[in-house]
Amino acid sequence: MPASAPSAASPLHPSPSASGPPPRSGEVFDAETLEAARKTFAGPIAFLKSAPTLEFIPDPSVPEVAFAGRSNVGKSSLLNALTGRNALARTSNTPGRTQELNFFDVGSPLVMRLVDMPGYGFAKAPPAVVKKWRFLINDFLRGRQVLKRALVLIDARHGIKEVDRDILEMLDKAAVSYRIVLTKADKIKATELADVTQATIEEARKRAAAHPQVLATSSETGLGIAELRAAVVEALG
Ligand SMILES: Nc1nc2c(ncn2[C@@H]2O[C@H](COP(=O)(O)OP(=O)(O)O)[C@@H](O)[C@H]2O)c(=O)[nH]1
Ligand SMILES: [Mg+2]
Repeated sequence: MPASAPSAASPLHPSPSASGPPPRSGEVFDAETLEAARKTFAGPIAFLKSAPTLEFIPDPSVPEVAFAGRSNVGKSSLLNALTGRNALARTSNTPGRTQELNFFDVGSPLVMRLVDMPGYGFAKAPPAVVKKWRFLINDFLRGRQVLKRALVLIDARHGIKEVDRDILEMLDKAAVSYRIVLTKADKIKATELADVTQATIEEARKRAAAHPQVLATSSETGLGIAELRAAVVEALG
């Protein structure tokens, strides 16, 4: 924690986990599944390419799992935590700049590709950028046979917002199976996390292509990261 952060020990500002139950990631996976997933991500992982349009996407030779979320939701941080690489996906404080699909090869021999989808909901994005995003994402989702699942990242402090429903609807319509993953779980109290997880599960259950379980994660504390790896491997089928 940076020195400038509010003191976690202050009695006026107790740290979120200082009292009450510990935060929970949600779904429980068995030890064998978690270990297999850990191994999958312990091997080589490398950036393959960036695709500004569909012409540049790689041949659909291996299963893919895509990551989507509004700008600043913590997508780059989560990809780094998931893969145990500090700078695999560039974490950035200038959201909305990356308007490309980024592909990462996992394993040697190759077992899957992770697809980092461009962030959405950047307040200052010009309409032309938003339009380009919608076309790119829609075309990708509708045409990608090897895409096994999308993970839609939602800030645990806010839950699902209107800005997120656009992508959820695109996924439902394209019949791409997806799972909702809460990010930055360390920023709220365990009881608040339990509430937002429950509310998110309730919305997920009403959606056609959504997985009924929601995972709560923190790139900061590592909460839910092992489970997220298991959820990615599970999606490969
Ligand atoms: N406390 C906390 N901060 C996080 C977490 N994940 C990301 N952040 C911060 O949120 C900001 C945006 O993160 P980034 O990964 O670049 O988001 P992206 O725009 O979705 O790729 C950065 O300042 C990160 O340090 C987390 O799990 N906990
Ligand atoms: Mg990013």
